[in-house]
Amino acid sequence: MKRLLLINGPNLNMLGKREPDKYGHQTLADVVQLVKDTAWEQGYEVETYQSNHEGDLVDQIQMAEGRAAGIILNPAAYTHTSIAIRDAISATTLPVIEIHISNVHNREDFRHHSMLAPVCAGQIVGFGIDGYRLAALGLMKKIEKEGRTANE
Ligand code: CA2
Repeated sequence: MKRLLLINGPNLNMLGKREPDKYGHQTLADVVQLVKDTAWEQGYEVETYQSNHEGDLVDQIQMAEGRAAGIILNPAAYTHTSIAIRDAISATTLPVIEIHISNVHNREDFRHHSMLAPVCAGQIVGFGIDGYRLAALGLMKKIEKEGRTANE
């Protein structure tokens, strides 16, 4: 079975527990279930990972090749700062979709720029948690179109 890797960055473990005005009431477990359900509909499985640490996110991207056919990544605040994550995305042959729950473009100026978008296959912003479903659908379509096989 083909596999997607879902990676969530810093503070996203707090989803649904704080700041519901910005990020909604749904939890990270809800996000994981949504992506798993979306993937299953198309015959894919999902491996999931969350970390608050930049290097751990780099490690996961580096180790994804052979394990997954593509990556859904919410890099959270590292979106706006991380050359290390950008380099890891650049170096992988896997398609990476950047996703943001909030509309980063109608928030503070520092959130308007993504260090990662230029090296990602696509970007989804501002659709709340539903954005993860859109990201999964777009990623699987791309994987099929490119004839990617993946997996152990
Ligand atoms: O909108 C997004 O998905 C973001 O990636 C979320 C990041 C933010 O730094 C990006 O600019 C946009 C922040 C994630 C923090 O998540 C929390 C969730 C609940 C409570 C507190 C933080």
